[in-house]
Amino acid sequence: VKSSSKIFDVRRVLVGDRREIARAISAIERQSPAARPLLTALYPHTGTAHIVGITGAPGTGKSTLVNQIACTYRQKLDVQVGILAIDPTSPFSGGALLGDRIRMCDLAGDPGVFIRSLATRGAVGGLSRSTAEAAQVLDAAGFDVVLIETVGAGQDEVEIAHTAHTTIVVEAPGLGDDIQAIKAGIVEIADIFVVNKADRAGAEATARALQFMLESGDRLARQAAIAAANGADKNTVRWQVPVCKTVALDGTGLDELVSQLDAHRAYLRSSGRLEAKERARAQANLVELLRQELFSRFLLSLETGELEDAVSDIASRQMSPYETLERLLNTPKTPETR
Ligand SMILES: Nc1nc2c(ncn2[C@@H]2O[C@H](COP(=O)(O)OP(=O)(O)OP(=O)(O)O)[C@@H](O)[C@H]2O)c(=O)[nH]1
Ligand SMILES: [Mg+2]
Repeated sequence: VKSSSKIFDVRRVLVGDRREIARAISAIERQSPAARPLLTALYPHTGTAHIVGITGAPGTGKSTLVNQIACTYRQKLDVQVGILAIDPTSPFSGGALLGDRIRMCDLAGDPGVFIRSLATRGAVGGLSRSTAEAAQVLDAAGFDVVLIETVGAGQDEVEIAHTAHTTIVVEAPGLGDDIQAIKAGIVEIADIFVVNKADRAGAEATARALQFMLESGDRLARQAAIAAANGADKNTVRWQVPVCKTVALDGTGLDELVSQLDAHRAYLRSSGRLEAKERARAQANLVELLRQELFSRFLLSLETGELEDAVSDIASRQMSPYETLERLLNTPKTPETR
């Protein structure tokens, strides 16, 4: 009885059945093996959604902005929008924030919008995998745009840049020294900068500081190196990272931001960068799956206590870590032994 509840109805996901989508994403969040056959069945139906990452320091207005982007798409272009809020701490606060505090338009009652928060539970590498897989579900379910909000606190924002086609980095004035608040790594991942809270003093200065950074030779050189490493032709047209000013509270600047999003997507297609990104992502994903799968298969192949014994040998200095490694790898294993 219990196992039957794990079987997913592929057809229902494909037609956008919200309950089935929610169940699927829950299984993905738990990294349950039950999600694998579903993801396999959905995979041929993916590849049409525009995946957009929104990152930035806490409190810069990412959630408010995500809601406004969704409203703008819903009101003016009638596209279906999926929203994933990645919450490093709690599985609920992201969703609560999106649902309760912010009401620009009726996203909650809109069948063309799906909102979900994902808890990361501190798992390294878990974020990118669960997020990418949840985005795949929404993609297959017919959502044209998938917005992924992550708090810019460490590795997550770089991971999100690998999952997303377009990465929006949100800044706000008054977060300390303008330029110091802009972390080095984040400049490289931005396809679009947003200076939100443009109603506040200092927004213009923040925008100018960003513009200055974007125009500095240092960044352009690094960008060119990254592009070259990704196999981009020297003559490939470069994307000019725009700096958009917004007031997410009232929607000011949102039309411009959304048209920049669409422009970036068109650029990715016409320049061939989309294909390159998809390939890079497929490679990173496959390597990560192999790493996890080989490791867990190896652990399963060990005798009970074998790992603990090896640890004791190293800790008591009876064997070096490398000798122990060789011993573990070379002991003949049969798949049946646990
Ligand atoms: N003045 C002003 N306040 C804003 C604007 N956008 C958002 N805020 C406010 O800024 C606060 C933080 O907004 P959120 O959207 O929760 O910011 P966030 O980046 O998602 O925050 P975390 O998810 O906690 O990192 C809220 O009180 C918003 O109402 C804006 O354009 N102007
Ligand atoms: Mg938020």
